[in-house]
Amino acid sequence: MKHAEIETLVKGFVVDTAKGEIDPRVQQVVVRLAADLFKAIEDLDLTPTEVWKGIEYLSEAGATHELGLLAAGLGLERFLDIRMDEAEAKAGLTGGTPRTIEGPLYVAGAPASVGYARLDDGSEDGKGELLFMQGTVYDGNGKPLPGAQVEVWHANTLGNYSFFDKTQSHFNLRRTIVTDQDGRYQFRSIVPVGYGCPPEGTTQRLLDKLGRHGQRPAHIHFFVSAPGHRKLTTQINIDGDAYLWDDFAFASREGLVPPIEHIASAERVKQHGVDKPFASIDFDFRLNAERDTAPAAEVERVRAAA
Ligand code: MBD
Ligand code: FE
Repeated sequence: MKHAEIETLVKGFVVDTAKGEIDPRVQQVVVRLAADLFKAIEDLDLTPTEVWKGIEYLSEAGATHELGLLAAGLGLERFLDIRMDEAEAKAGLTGGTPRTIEGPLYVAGAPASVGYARLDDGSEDGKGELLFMQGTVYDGNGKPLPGAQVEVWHANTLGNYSFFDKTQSHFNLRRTIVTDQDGRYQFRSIVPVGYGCPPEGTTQRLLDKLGRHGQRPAHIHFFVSAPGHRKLTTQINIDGDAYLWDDFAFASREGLVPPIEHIASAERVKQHGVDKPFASIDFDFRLNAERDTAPAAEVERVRAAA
């Protein structure tokens, strides 16, 4: 069938003005996506068996809660970031800390504190390297932002996230830190290890057929927000990871790989009130002021809450 015929067919199926209230946006999107799908079936000469395989695949991915992971692995989430970067550049918004994807593993409701938090519950003491990370949240003019929210979450030494990994304690490695009067935050934690897609899961099964791995380099997630400013969704990477520039979710970015210092001197260990060597990362966040000519930086998305 010709593409023009497919378009006519799809409009006949989808568009029915006779009854009910129409959401024109939904209608527009469904007409477009159905037509694109039908054209792909035609062009690639997909068999009915192949089409049902696809539907069954998506059903299973949904039933096992892997559609968010699939969106990351297909580069869909990264693509949305690229488009948001373009929109912000067009609106004249530059100079902020680079954004990168949220991923599917945020959980709302983590404990909050001012200035400092310890993220880990101590259960991996002796396994993971101790980590201190600290910095300042600045506005677009380089002025520190007291009272900014730094939400942070990361994996444990096995690459797993609390809540999704039920063996971990409630909110392990998840906190909200409100910056102090100088706009500073600091946390103590353990150096995370990279994430790997569940080997038997729907996402990894597809990646296998594409000859791809499902690994992420070690990283730490952040939401940084302050009144009047655009919410920043980002991550930093742990430098030196073998997958640093080979992330299955395409989230590594220039400017988000701060140096990691490994500190072993007895004096500095004592200074920090700890009893063993530790890693230290300094990283400042720069938020852009809210601007109504740019699309909302706050993304509405169903998120877990505990
Ligand atoms: C993660 O930890 C992550 O950040 C993303 C984007 C996908 C899977 C696991
Ligand atoms: Fe992650």
